[in-house]
Amino acid sequence: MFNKVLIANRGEIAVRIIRACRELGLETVAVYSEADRQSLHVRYADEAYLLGPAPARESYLRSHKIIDIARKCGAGAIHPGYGFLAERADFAAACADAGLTFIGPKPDSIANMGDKAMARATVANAGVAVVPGTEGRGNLGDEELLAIAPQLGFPLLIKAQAGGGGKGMRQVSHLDEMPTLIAAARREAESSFGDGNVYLEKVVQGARHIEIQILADTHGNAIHLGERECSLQRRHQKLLEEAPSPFVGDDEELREKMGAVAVQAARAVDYVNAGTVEFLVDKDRQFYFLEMNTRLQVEHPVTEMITGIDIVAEQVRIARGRQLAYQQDDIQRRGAAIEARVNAEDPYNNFMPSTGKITHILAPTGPGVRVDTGVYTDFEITPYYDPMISKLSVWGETRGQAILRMRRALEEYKIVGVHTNIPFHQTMMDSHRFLAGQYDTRFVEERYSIVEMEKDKEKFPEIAAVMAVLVAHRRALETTHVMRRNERDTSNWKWFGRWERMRG
Ligand code: MV4
Repeated sequence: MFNKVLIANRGEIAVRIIRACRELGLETVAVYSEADRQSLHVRYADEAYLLGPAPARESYLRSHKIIDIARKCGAGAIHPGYGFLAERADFAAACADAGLTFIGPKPDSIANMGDKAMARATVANAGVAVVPGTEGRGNLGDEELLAIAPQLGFPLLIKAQAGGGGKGMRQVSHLDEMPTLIAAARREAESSFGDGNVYLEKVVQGARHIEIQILADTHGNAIHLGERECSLQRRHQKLLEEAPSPFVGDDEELREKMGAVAVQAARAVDYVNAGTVEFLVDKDRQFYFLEMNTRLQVEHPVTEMITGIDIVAEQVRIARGRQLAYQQDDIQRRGAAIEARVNAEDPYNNFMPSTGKITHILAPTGPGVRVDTGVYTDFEITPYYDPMISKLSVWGETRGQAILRMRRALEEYKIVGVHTNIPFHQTMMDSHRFLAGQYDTRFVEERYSIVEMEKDKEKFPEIAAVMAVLVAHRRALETTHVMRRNERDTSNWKWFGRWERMRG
């Protein structure tokens, strides 16, 4: 049993994990790169050790050095956070070999889900629906892929076996273009993952990306904490997540079915600790296993906010060999939560990364608002790590109230020194498609333009003002219901006028 935890990560997630450990009465050890000497995670931990220069390869990815530090300072466990070493089966195994508890699943579960083709075959065997494809056929050569493709039908996707996150993915519309695209996918997969193997899947068009949070202990108990809607992405980077999914809505049957299937998928790899099962959900509410992430996810706070469960604390308890404190029937969801990822990037300039010193920062607080961050005034945003400044999460009794809170919180948020995507989130909170909950994974890239939305506002300043006042009004609760029905592809302002008339 361990009493001291080393956090093998940086930034907001390292801070989040330190907080959970402190509340559990455990000592904490931070590790950091030369670029992170002044970071919050270093200040909040009981002890901190330098790993090396800024590049991840020379710091946060140095698994042997991290394990060495843990042993020398008497930490009995390592929490990997997300990214870096979180989904490296060899690292989880090396921890065990060194007599350390890896706060996460077993190495075999990580490896089994890390190979996306193997993961599909494994869960399909356990009775989980996967998108029709080449699962269970082993590594396929070009000739075999070309032979199978017409049977699957087009359009289809070439995906990297070692992949995930869209890397090495290619969409194919005709057999003729397939050889070139297979070669390109293999090349990208080889350079990203050192594994050029690919497999095929039929395309699910206009799908939503909905994922289920899982908790499983070492005693064979496994439960789910409901879903998160993650369809708002750009180039496979999530920008905003919410729970519950407005698409699932009050379809409890669909929610329970997805939850049960996710637990089934987790059990198929003998899963322990926190994990997430991703699904594609089509317009007919059919859902298909996409992949399983064998780690704590960035967007876990929205699930925490609607269930009241501290997922990181549960991870630590599970790693200490405790039974889950909850059975499935104990899990209750209340209200709605939204998380906006606040990134140092310029939404007016194609989301270009924005580096430099944050000269001033004032984060929102108040009822129903949570900010997870690792930065502060004078913090330098460098190009070495991901550009996330913070996760701004809000809770409301209804989705409408959560949206109003998000608007208020975004307005309060002041960040000077770097560009941020706060204006993106602000226009999203005005987007009638978002308000109506009618968005899929193509929304940001294909249907959204911050410039066009802001022009709309200039054209109708008086309506914009009226709307701002009205939505702040208590009766805005009603609006979400109106907005969810009869939504049409008209401008926000036409839609708003119609809503006004309906309110009469
Ligand atoms: C798909 C798909 C449609 N059909 N698979 C993208 C990242 C990787 N995790 C899988 N991805 C997709 N796989 C089939 N059979 C559409 C996507 C996809 C997507 C998925 C989730 C969130 C955002 C996305 C954006 C574009 C494409």
